Amino acid sequence: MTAGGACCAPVATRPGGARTMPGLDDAAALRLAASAISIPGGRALIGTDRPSIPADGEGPLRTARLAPFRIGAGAVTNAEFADFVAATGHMTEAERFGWSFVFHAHVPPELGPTRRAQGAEWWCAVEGASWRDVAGPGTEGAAWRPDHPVVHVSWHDARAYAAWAGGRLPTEAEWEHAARGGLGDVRHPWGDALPEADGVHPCNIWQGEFPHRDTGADGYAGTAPARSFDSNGYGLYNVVGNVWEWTADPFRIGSLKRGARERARAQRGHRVAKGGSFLCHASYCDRYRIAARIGNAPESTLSHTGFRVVWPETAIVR
Ligand SMILES: [Cu+2]
Repeated sequence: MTAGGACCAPVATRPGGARTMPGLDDAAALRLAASAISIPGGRALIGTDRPSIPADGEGPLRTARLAPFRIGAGAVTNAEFADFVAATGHMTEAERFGWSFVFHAHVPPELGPTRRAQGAEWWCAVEGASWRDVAGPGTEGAAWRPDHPVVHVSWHDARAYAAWAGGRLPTEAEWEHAARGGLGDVRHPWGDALPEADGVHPCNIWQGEFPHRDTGADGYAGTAPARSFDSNGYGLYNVVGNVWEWTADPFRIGSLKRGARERARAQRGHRVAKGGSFLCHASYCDRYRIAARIGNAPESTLSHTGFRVVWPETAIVR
């Protein structure tokens, strides 16, 4: 068990696997797609010329042309994921491997000592932690909230849900385009203003001294409901902060520098996650920005990583 990706992501390599299963019937999948947000296609911006963490491959600012698409207004919730599991019997990778990473402050003391991620010791490998038992065995009643984003889901789990729902995971370009909400080259979904300027909390991130105490001044010291805080210009909630969101894309860094090449080699096969989480803070991990990104192993699972789904615009018959 090694640590990579700074604050937010210990990298756990374990043998993964994908499986296929029957999807929702067409009418149910259409209803889900119809409830998602319609995003205009055309010229989209990706990345930034003002990277805060250049080593992550945030820059440069570039453009792509995208077809119109639909994207979930929020991350997939526990209630939605429960429907998927009830319909398919899907067993998540955290359940199959028997453990997942839980942020140390959320591990019930009665569980006793746990293994820690090297270099990111605030991540505890908790046996029995899963999307249901969010903080460890027996914590479903105390810690599971139907309207919060599902967590402890691997990239494989996220992809399986998206396929069942008749959609797929967003590309990094689609995610950023939707995250910008029509504002163009901005740092955050609400613009360039820093969170907590004038005591304003536009998203769910860390306040206090990381990793010891999150004061919860923004209202939450863990996850917040998937649809909370103000939405962006397109109507997406919690684009940054709250939980990292898996994308479809392989993690690559567009740089010829030796450090970048070495990192790309070490993270070969990893997938891009976007948006940062409730653990991000300017003093340690300033990744609650649109251009911020990390790569993580597709079988890895953590208590701060979820996903949202996209559907083709053409799925909706008007
Ligand atoms: Cu972070």
